[in-house]
Amino acid sequence: MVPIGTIFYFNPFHFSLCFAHRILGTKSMNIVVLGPGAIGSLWAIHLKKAGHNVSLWGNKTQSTDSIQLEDKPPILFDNRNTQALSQADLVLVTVKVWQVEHAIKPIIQHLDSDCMLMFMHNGMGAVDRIYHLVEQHPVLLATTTHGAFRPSANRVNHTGLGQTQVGAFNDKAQQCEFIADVLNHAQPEVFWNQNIKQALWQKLVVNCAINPLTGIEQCQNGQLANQEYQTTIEKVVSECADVMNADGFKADKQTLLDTVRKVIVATGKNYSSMYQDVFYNRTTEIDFITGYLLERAKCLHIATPVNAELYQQIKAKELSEN
Ligand code: KPL
Repeated sequence: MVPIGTIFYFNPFHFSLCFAHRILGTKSMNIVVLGPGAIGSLWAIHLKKAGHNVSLWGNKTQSTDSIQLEDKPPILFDNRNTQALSQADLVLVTVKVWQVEHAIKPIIQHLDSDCMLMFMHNGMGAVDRIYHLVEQHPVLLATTTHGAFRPSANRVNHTGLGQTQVGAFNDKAQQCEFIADVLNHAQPEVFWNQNIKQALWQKLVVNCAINPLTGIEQCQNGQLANQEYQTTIEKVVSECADVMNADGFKADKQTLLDTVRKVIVATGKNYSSMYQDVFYNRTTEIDFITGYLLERAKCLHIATPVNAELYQQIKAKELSEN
C-alpha cells in the first residue's frame, strides 16, 4: 500500500526532460542506496516510507537486509540485487569518501546510462578521481547536516535534524533539479543548489577545523570551544579561506569562523567522524578533507602550514594503527 501524500516521478531521461517533473502520479522511483551506513540507512528508510522502491547495496552478502530506525519496527530491503541496479533511476552513494572508487567500479556496468548518481559524503575530490567511470550518467553532489549514528549493524538513530543541499556535478545533471523535491518529500529539508561546490567547500572548512583536532585530542566537538584551541581554529579557517578565494569561491574569514563555532556548539555532544575513525583504528577521511585543501593549496601556491601539521598528525595516527 502506498502512503497517502506520496509523490511519484518518472525518470526524466526516459522521456521529455523539461516536463517530466510536472507529470506526477504514475511511477515511483527505483532507488539503490550504495553504502547503507548511518546516513545511507536514514535515507533508505525515509525514501521507502515515501513510497519509492528502495534497495540496498551493502557489504553483507545476503539478499535481504533490515534496518531499524530507533525503536520502530525493522524495515526489510533487498540487498545486492543486480536487477535493482539495472532498473535504478537513482543510485545514492553514501559510502565513505575513500571507498567511492572501490564501491562504484563493480556496479557501474549494471546501470542504465540515464541512471542518476548522487554522491553524499564528507570531503571533496573523490568524484573528480572517478569521473571517467561515471561521465555518461547525470552526476550529482550532495551535502547534509543531518546527524545519524549506527549503534549496531541493523539499527540507525537520527541524532540531529539537518538540511541537505544537492546540485549538479556535470551538464547531464543540470536537468535533475526535480530530485531535490523527491528527496525533500522523503526527508526535509532539501534544497537544489546551483553552486553545490560552494556549499561543499563551506562544509569542508567546518570539517578541516573540527575533524582533525577532535581526532588528535580524542574529544567531543564541544571541547573545541575551549580557549586553548581558538588560535589553531582561527588559523585553520584563515588558511582555508585563502585557498577557497584563490580557487574562485566566495570565502569570508569571519563568516566561516562564525559557522565553525556554531557547529561546534550545535554538535557539542557529538564525537566527530574522525574522532570515531581514529578511536576504532579505521581509515580516516583526512585525505579528502584536509588532504583536498592541501592539494588545492599546492596547485594555487597558498601557504597552509597549520592544516599541513594537522594532516601529518592524523596520518601518523593512521600509520601507527594499520
Ligand atoms: O561532519 C561532521 C563530522 O563529524 O564528520 C561534523 C560537522 C564535524 C559533526 O560531527
